[in-house]
Amino acid sequence: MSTVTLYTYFRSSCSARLRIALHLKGIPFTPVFVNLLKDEQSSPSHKAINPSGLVPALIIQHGTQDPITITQSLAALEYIDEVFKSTGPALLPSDPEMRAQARTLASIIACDVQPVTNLRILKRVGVLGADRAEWSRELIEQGLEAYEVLVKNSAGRFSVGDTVCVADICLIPAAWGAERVGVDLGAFPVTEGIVRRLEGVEAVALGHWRNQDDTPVELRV
Ligand SMILES: N[C@@H](CCC(=O)N[C@@H](CS)C(=O)NCC(=O)O)C(=O)O
Repeated sequence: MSTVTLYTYFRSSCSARLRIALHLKGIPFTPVFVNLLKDEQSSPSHKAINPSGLVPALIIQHGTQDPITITQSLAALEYIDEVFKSTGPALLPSDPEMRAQARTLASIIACDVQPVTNLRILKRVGVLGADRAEWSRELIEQGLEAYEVLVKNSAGRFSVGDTVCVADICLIPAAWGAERVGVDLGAFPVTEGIVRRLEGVEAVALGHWRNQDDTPVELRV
């Protein structure tokens, strides 16, 4: 018996990755809400859990063992996949080449795009006089251009074949953020097709930013 706690914020794409993965695997979890607009992520109590001062943080306790805390979403995704192997679908393909492809696509989003469009970076570029939406739009478009080229080598219904994998789990919250800043996903037709199919997956709907208990009422579905 495992107890799972997720430190999350409804708009956070990195938190959404873990919400979606946990729903895909059918693992129940207790959310703890961290309001990024109130800067709760920088509080000493949150930094005691995640020293990076960011969300998500995943805490898992197996039985009576000491709980483990994972403060990077990609590491947490792989941990969930490895530890809950027999629960729900695998989040990584079994073939090593396809596994590398899934990690490559996930990294385009999680390592190349999200860090430079994150809230604390946007605050800084705003202070320097840049237009935050334009900054995000250009960087997201560059990432999606690369995603579109590479995903053609592996796409089926989803990014790597017909099973939702870590690449899709990173892509879909990024696509929500992209549309918010005016990126036209139609410029990336293979990726857009994958996004639309992902929107039909129940775990994705459950992890959607509009469906969370910390989503302000006026933004809910
Ligand atoms: N590499 C980290 C990134 C975490 C991250 O940047 N989280 C964002 C939300 S998606 C955050 O907490 N931003 C708050 C801030 O910038 O102050 C991960 O993948 O977990």
